[in-house]
This record gives sequence, C-alpha cells and structure tokens, in this order.
Amino acid sequence: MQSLSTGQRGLLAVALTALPLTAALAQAPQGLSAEQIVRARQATYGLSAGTFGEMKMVVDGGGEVRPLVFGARMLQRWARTLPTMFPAGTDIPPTKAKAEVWSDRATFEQRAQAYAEAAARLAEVAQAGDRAAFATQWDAVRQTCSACHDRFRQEAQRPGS
Ligand code: ASC
Repeated sequence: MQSLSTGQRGLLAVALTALPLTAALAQAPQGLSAEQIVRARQATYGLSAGTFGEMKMVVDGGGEVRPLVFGARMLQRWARTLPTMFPAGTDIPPTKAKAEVWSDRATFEQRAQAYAEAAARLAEVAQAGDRAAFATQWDAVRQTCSACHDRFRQEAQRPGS
C-alpha cells in the first residue's frame, strides 16, 4: 500500500467495496412480473400445442415418427417444469388458470406428472420409429392434457385478456 498514492488507495478501496456488491447483483436477477410469467407460460403452452398438433398431422399423413422424438422430449421437459410456472401471485389476467391450481396444488402437480410420463413414453415410441404405437400414445398424451384442463383451466377468457 505504501507505494500507492492517496488517490489510488481511494480507488482501490472503492473497488474492493464494490466487488462483493457487483457479485451479489449478478446473482440476483430482477424477477419477472406476474404478468410476464403468465405470458411466458401461455406462450409455452401455445408452442406445446403447436408441436403436439403437428405430430398428429405427421401420424395421420403416414409420415416418419422418428423425427418427432425431439418434440416429444421437449413436451416432457415442459411438463416437468410446468408447475413451477404457476408461482403464488400469478392468478392474474390474462390467465385462464382456475384458482384450484393454487388451492389443490397436489392434484395439479400429479396431473403435470402424468403428462410428463406420457410424453416420455411418446419420445420412446418415436425413438423406436413405431408409428402405430406413437398414434396410440399421442391419444394417451392428449388425455393427460384434457385431465388437467378439465379441472384447472377455464374455457372462457377472463375480462381484460
Ligand atoms: C391438444 C391441445 C390441447 C389438448 C386438449 C386435449 O392438441 O392443443 O390443449 O390437445 O385439447 O383435450
């Protein structure tokens, strides 16, 4: 320290003080707003519906199911992460989620789990290139979608959406 001027020492002190603060800021990103979370999960549902619907077109058109393995795996990943996209405080427009998502959480998570397991199986039969098994499993996945929507999604949009 002896060789540093007063000004340099001051700068060093500021830098040493700022270091832990900068690290803390880097580790604590700004949270998404509740509305941003709703919009992000809605977009992901939309992408999953698009992927899922296109799979049906491939199957019905007699196409190869092997390339659908990626989409099926992504559906599985979405199903696994889906409940985390419904934190407390995100029961706000434009959500179509019913209050039961938060009041009957165990069932909500079980239904997401059923979706994840069905999508995992869909990926397996896609990997095997088995179109008939894929068609059957596609229906099974759709039933897991319906089972959750029936209990946890409102059909009509809320006002303001
Ligand atoms: C789909 C899709 C859904 C489900 C649901 C099942 O293809 O986009 O949200 O299946 O309609 O009933």
